Amino acid sequence: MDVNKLMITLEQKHPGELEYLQAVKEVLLSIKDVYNMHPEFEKVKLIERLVEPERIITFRVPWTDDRGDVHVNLGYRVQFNSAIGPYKGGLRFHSSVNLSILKFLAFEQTFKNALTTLPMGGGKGGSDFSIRGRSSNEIMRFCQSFMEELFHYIGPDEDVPAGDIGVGTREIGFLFGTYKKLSHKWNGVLTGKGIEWGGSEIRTKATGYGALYFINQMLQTKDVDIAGKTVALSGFGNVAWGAAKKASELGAKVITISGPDGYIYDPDGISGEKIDYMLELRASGDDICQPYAEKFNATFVRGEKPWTKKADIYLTCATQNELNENDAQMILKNQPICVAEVSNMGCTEKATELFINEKILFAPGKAVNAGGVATSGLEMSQNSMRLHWSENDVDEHLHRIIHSIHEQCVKYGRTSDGYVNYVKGANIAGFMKVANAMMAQGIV
Ligand code: 2IT
Repeated sequence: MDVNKLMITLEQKHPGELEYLQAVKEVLLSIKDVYNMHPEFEKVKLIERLVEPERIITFRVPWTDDRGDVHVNLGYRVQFNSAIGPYKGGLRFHSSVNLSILKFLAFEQTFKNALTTLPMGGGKGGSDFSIRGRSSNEIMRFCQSFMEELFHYIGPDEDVPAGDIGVGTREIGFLFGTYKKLSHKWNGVLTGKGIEWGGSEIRTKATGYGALYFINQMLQTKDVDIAGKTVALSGFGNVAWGAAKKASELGAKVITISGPDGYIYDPDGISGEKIDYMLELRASGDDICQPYAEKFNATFVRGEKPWTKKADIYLTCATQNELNENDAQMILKNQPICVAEVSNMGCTEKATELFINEKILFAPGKAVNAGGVATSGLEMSQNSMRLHWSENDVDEHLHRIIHSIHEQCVKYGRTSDGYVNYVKGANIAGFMKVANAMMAQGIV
């Protein structure tokens, strides 16, 4: 495999799709040695097939606001890879959404889902619609219009969307209601449903909880106890909330959260009702974190990211490329114990390179945040079985899955000097599973 040549071809085919190209390059660099040991892969152009989505659906989403004005948004579903199961991955509603971002997310999802041990392919979708400042009725009408088109392409054995940025239980409810009305079927076509209507216990917390279980395992490889450690994290949405909740439950002290407006520094620690307040901030739809500072007498730093603060553990919990080379240099000066992406591709290519070159404990989103989609997979199982598992049952599965993901990373990522390159480990483990499935299924 010639990574440079492959990347030049891809850049020509998909000019300007920076996030997608970044995600592909990272995986190619990780897997090239393993790939080259398998001439049978090269013979059937496995990698050329794997880097292209199987299918992309784009559609218009017209809807009417509360004043009667008509808006037209763009809707997408990227069905990336179905080698090991039906397409599975979230829907993102955010003004920044474009095809490059959804292709990167769907590509990442393919490997992440392979790591979960569950039979799920990779997909992602969404819209450039923003819920910011929209009434619940407007959001409902948007979701109805979005699903009127999407419902042709999804199904419990075909493609099972879930939430992502801007899509939570409320939006999944509106989407599910419309799917049900159009299809005349009640089935597990979406995950992240409410507990009373087919949702799984733990799902809302699973991404953050799973991330902390994973980080705990990373720390254990160094005999470090998470209790008493300080955590700087970004974001204040569902993922940041779950991470903060579990971190403080494990005895760590979360000292920052952040939003598009800036970050909050709370040296007393963000725990208890302060964590629940994050849900209120999110529900307000204003997409700012500043009110936290006024309510709890903490510091608000406008326009900055939390990475300047000294902490033991740094977690990206907001969005892609939110931690760059400069941030990484600053963080490294503080000699952190661990840096982990909880958001998908939270670090830029250069930042990731710096952390790995310094041989610090560092892990990529597709391993760290896989607990979210894994619990979606458990929701699919429960829906198919027409059963509802207890919180304990789901948490046990989640623990087992995270343990297995960590083991796979160590198995494929351990280098000759003993350092575990989790990026390489996650990419190779995910790739090998998908590649073997694609080999078995012929050139399709
Ligand atoms: O990035 C992700 O893994 C998600 N947004 C969750 C996807 C899912 O299908 O639960």
